[in-house]
Amino acid sequence: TRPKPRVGPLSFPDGFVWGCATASYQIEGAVKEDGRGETNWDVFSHTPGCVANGDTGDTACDSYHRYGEDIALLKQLGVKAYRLSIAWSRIFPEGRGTPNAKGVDYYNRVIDALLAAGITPYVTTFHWDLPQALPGGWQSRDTALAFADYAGFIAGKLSDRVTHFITVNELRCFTDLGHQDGKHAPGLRLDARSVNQVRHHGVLAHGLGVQAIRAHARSGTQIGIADNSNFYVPVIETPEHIAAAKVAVREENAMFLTAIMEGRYTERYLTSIGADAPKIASGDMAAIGSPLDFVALNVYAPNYVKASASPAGYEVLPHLKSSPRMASPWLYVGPEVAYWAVRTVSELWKPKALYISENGTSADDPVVNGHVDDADRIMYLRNYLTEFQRATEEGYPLKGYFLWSLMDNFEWADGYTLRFGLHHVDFVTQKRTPKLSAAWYRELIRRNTLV
Ligand code: GBH
Repeated sequence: TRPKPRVGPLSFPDGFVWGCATASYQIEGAVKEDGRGETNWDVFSHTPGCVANGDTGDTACDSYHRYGEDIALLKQLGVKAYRLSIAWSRIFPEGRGTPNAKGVDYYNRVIDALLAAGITPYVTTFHWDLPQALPGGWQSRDTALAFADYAGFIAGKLSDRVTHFITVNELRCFTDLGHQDGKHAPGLRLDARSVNQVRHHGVLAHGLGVQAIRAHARSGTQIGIADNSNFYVPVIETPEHIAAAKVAVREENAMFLTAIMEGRYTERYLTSIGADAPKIASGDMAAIGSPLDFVALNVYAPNYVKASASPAGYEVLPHLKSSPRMASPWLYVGPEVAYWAVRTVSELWKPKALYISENGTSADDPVVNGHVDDADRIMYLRNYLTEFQRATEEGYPLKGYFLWSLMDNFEWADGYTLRFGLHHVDFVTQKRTPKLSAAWYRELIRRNTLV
């Protein structure tokens, strides 16, 4: 089937959920307040040499105290939804054991304020800030069990008001980047077998988390995952390359999203890791494959793929020096990945609903006369959203889009050197200033049509 020619305005479906996203450690600050326990990112960011400039999340955007101001910004934008994450260590300072009422109170206040502003909260239960007290961290199977207990507990507390829960954010980042590449907390470079075990605990935590949230939440609660799978664009839109892109999505994410959607590891993955396979307890794969109400995708950089005569059937093309990028070295620009991420995931696994849980870009964002005129961010967003619109027009079940991010924040190993916000944050005064892209996004939401 040939794509329809694009004529007329690029409108989104009625009721499309426009939102913004953030994460606890990147915005909250107040790391020692109201009984919050220490996390792996507190330790990592305070270890010299781990984060650019020695930056930490100690203060970040101070959203722990300024959430009211942040919600006012969301209201100004006209968003219908806000994706936030809960800091596990505010709820269970030791990761497990006795819950901390003050931590629960904080999120109750945030959620009540969002609802009062007419904004639907989408709650992520884990966006990388892991309680440091859990022995062995993600190397330990017990961490997956502790996560499920915590997720079930918080669902029980919030699901009278929260209708959408996301278990974990980006499996590949908190497993591989932290335990294989040493670039994120806890900064380890483990052997292949240990990394595969960490990956298994990651998907297991997700699966047990789904079951625990389901058991403690009101019926009808929607549960999903936010994953940054590697997504593939067929280099030419012909049947052979499209087929290659689908195989690539399935095999390159075999240890993460594919395991979750299919409840098993692919033969090719198991063969490729051989003796380095993780220990898998009976019942694990069924838990990992627990049915989801939606799948959410974080979509940024593209990968281009072509069909090949190799045993895999596809070949991933390398990024080149001439490939366009935004301010982050990894953020190659390829708007078509937006369409192909939605299409390949839809065709492979037929999820009931899809969301884009993150999309956005870093940019230089110079402040000139008190303004940030970020035409490059608007260019990036317009082009990616044109491709998401195509996916909705062709009938793929894309229900909403969360822009990363509401405001500049702690960009992990890059500290405060890279800005992703629709709002500029002065990290000395904490003043938030809308960039030009905020006005652009507000107009898009108002018209439900790309302008
Ligand atoms: C998301 O990750 C995160 O969910 C969010 O918290 C973050 O702020 C946002 O994107 C912007 O980065 O160091 O060269 O190995 C996006 C996917 C994958 C991007 C890992 C950074 C590290 C590249 N991330 N990648 S490198």
